[in-house]
Amino acid sequence: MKSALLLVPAIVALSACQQPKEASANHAWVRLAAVPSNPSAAYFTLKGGPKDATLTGVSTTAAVRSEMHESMSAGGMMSMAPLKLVALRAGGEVTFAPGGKHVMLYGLRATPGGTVPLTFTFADGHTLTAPAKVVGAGDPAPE
Ligand SMILES: [Cu+2]
Repeated sequence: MKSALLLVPAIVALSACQQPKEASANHAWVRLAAVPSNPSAAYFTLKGGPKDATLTGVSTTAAVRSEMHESMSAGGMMSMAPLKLVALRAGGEVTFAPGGKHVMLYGLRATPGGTVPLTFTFADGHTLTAPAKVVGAGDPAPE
């Protein structure tokens, strides 16, 4: 297990030299629900690769189910609607953040200070996985 972990920096260094750059997920984090039976929310920034792409879902093995949502306020009321697809332009950026786009994680098993793997699935079948830092319900977003 230890040797497998040591390989990771080498792989990252190699891929950084490749052109064009693949899409990537950065600054991924999860805020746990105040009530454990409620869904938690995941946030991140996606950077586009060399081609336009369409995000079709974000999931984690640590949750039973996940859904992409967009929060909106109308007349002072906050509500949210499911998102089926999110466009990620070549070289562009899409941010999921509190008050906007987010991923609801149902039945999440995680503890503050830990991480959960988030897997991003694109319409062309491409996937990428990034670790998300887990924070408690009242905690600020991680750096
Ligand atoms: Cu939601």
